[in-house]
Amino acid sequence: LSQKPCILWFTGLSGSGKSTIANVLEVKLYKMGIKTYLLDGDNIRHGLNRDLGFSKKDRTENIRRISEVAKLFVDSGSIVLTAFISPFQRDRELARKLVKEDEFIEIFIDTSLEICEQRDPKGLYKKVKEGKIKDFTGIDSPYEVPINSEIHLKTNELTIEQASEEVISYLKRFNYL
Ligand code: GGZ
Repeated sequence: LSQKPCILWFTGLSGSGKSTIANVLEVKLYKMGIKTYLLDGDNIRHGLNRDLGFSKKDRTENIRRISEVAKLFVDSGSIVLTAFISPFQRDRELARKLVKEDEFIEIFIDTSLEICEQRDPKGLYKKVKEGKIKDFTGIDSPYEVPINSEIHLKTNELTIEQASEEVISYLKRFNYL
């Protein structure tokens, strides 16, 4: 069994489904015997990056550190999944440039703000409306829509299962798996 290490860089709004799809995908890869590592808010923003907030400067530093860590896991031979909003095109470009051209696969989880607000899995959009959170992505902090994603998943047309299968197909088609 062979695998080619890479970074699967998920980007999208809060509540878009990045973490959910990344988690389902990681289980599928694990069952195929693939060595993976998932970086998300739970293991990064509560640890390594707990000194960072949500200003533009802090988000940029958040993504910079995450991309450096992802690179280390690629060096160790893993398929790395990262699930962060990563709202700025420039920060995503810098992450991309850290590794070889074919080692960075950007996956745009394209879920409209309306749907994210309706889902509101953590009640954050409600808190934003109540004025309890500011600088929230998509509301009063920008989300720069990806222009060069390798994979574009429109979640209103796809189930979680289909979305994760699309990524598996891509990885097979381009010989990562
Ligand atoms: C955006 C915020 C904010 C603000 C807290 N803006 O749905 P979640 O909860 O689990 O995902 C969001 C997460 C975003 O962290 P990231 O590290 O992915 O962001 S970035 O890439 O922009 O650095 C949300 C929660 O943290 N959260 N405050 N103001 N999301």
